[in-house]
Amino acid sequence: MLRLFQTNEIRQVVELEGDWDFEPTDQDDHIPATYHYRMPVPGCWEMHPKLHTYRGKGVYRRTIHITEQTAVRLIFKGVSHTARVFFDGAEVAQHYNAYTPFTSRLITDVQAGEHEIVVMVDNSFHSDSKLHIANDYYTYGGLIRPVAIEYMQPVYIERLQFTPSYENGQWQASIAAVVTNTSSASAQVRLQGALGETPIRFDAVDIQAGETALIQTRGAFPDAQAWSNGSPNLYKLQVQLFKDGEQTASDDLIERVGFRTVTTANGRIQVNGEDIVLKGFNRHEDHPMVGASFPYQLMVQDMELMLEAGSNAVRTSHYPNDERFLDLCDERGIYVWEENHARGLDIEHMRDPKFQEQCLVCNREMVENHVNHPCIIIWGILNECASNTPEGREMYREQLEQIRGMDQSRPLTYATHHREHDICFDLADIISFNLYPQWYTDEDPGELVDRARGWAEELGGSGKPIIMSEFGGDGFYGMRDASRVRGTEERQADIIESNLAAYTSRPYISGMFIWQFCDCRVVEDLGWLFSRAGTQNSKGIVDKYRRPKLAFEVVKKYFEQK
Ligand code: ADA
Repeated sequence: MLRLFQTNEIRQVVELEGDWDFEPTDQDDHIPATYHYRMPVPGCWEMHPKLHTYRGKGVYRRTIHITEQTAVRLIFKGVSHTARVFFDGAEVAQHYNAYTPFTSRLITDVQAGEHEIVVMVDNSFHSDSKLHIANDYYTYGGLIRPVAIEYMQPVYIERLQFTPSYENGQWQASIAAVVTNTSSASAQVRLQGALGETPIRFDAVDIQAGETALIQTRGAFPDAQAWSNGSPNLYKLQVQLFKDGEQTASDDLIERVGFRTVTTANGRIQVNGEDIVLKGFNRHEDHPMVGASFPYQLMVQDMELMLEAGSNAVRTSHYPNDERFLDLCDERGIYVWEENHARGLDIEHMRDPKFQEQCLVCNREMVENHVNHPCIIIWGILNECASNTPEGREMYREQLEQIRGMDQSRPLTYATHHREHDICFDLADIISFNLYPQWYTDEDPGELVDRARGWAEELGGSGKPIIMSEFGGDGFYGMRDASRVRGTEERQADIIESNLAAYTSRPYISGMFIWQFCDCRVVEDLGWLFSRAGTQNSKGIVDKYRRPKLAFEVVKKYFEQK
């Protein structure tokens, strides 16, 4: 399942799920002669009994049958973490980063018959990989999110961007379509759209051979019902493409959208003009039975547990999430802070030009692919990176400007642990603190957050909303003891209680995200992670199998409070 709704009615899209051939290899540019494994796609190779801890290169292969001459394109929703894609031996795509989707180039003149798709995958940590490094979460290997083949026309709709606004007492939207003409002649393109039952008109345009055009329109939707946490109203936005005066559409694209505004004013965050308080979890896409490759059922299970705990928000720490999970958040009315992929990187690491380059690509792919989800109300970047140095500040500035250039309809933030040494508060719309009072320090959560507010006020963040983006402590599932020592479920519950009591009683706090929803696997070979008993981050409110710990009921008590 690629998405929770059908994305095309005209263009044919076929998911390539099921077993692919697989072979681990230690060579670059190597297409194996024989494959010894069958590997489910989507899936992580760590789920195979012989590959539990395999880190390195692996080659996937499968054949497909094409019934008549056509053009095709391959879609990969996530390959962890580096991919080179070959169609009948010709390279058609390269991609770095597990957590953003990509497509191959258009492959034309594909004849009827059998064709071979090969994907070389690498999840090793090497000097060119600046975002995937040994870290406090696990970088799995493989085709971890769905793969599909699209049967394409030479002129096609690349993507849609829907931006709602509320003006003069009614809902409006600007709708942009990116259309590509890969043919060798100029094409006259007419788009026809509909939002639910309401038609949407675009001007006809000529697109030169080999060019891409941005076709934009604006419309009023007086009958639209707003999307919000309480009423997550969604609309089907369909755009069809008619070429050179033809009466039959040759291509289409469907998005599912919602009408809502997100603003920040008076030190608070508003959705549709009303102040909100985000109560939720940081969530890693990680599960012992599937690694990072979630089937829909397990996404729903996580969602139900988060709702059961009374939450209304989730932070996709520390990377863009599977689109089906975002679809689910759209449907359930869960507010999402989606963030780019970068966790805890210091200035020495960031200084390598590849770092900024890889972040900029990740930001672009995240926004282009996820911009239509009404659930996403905040974009985040660079968790706990060098926002305390002038050199780091330049990279924060460039990345935030890049995202603002693509989407002005959402506030931006980053989570910092630099306290009064942070020098980037002026760059963001929301100030977000990762502080771990009662766990990494003995500080009182209430006193600390009052001090944090002072840092924001004095250091460029005056009048901006404040979110406590991470707090929590270890709780080993089943370790219960009347002494309430560190690591017991009791102590974890105490820590969560004192933090939530402080944040829910301070009206200037606009959000709180517990670290973390579930325990997650971490990379083994890091000196500083020796404190991660069981090679996992155990600060989950549920354990890795989603069994609630004592803290679950504490969370529920505070999150359900009005
Ligand atoms: C950090 C970080 C998280 C996690 C957490 C912890 O603040 O952002 O990814 O590592 O601390 O458990 O210490």
